[in-house]
Amino acid sequence: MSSEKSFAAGSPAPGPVPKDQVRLYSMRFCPFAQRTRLVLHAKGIKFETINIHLKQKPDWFLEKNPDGLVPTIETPAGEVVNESVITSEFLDEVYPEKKLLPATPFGKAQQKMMLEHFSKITPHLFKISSARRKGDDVSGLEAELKEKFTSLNEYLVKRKTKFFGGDTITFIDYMMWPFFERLGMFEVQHCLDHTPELKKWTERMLEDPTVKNTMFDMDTYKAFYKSVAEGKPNYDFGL
Ligand SMILES: N[C@@H](CCC(=O)N[C@@H](CS)C(=O)NCC(=O)O)C(=O)O
Repeated sequence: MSSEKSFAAGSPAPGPVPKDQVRLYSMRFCPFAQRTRLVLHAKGIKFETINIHLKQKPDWFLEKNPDGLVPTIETPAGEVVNESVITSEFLDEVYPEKKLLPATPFGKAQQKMMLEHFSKITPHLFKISSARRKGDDVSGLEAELKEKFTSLNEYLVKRKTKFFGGDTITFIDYMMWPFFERLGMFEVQHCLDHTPELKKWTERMLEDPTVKNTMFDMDTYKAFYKSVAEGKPNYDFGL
């Protein structure tokens, strides 16, 4: 697709998925969709993106994924897969080049356990930011977040590795990254000040070409998030 502009209700349905590609239904600023984008880029998979206007979803998108969530992927064979972690694992299995998940069952289980633990942290970020917007005292919530970051920090200290799955970036790092990229947007960047290993991990992640390829700058995130807070998400911000 030549334009990154979002498809809204009433827009014509895109044609069939090109034979040699995967199609990603996405939203440019969605952290979950970024997980899938990271995997697509890291593995060098040829793909096209259809961005969806999430407040006015086209019927043809809802027919493909009645949950109406991005990321959703579609293969030329018409297989439709959604949920960020499931799409990412699916792509890692289908495209064997540059495997991101470990080969052993225990290695895979370790990453999934970590991800399960991490999934309890992400709602916290949204909670802090909405409480702050309402003018509530967020110090208690921030203290909880710092504790959660401390447990991630300890994991890195114990493993003595540069990344969560070893000394190179693997699946788990890409699944966690989009939320760290947005700490400034949630105004909780300072919660990393007491977790030096975790902070170093974020610095290493920022050097990764795949991360560089999929990220937006903080001003863009802040402007998009402001539009969300005002109830008028600007999915096409900057286009
Ligand atoms: N659990 C889902 C969450 C995905 C999600 O919440 N995506 C948001 C955009 S960031 C969405 O599609 N929202 C549309 C809606 O809620 O109607 C995943 O991991 O893929």
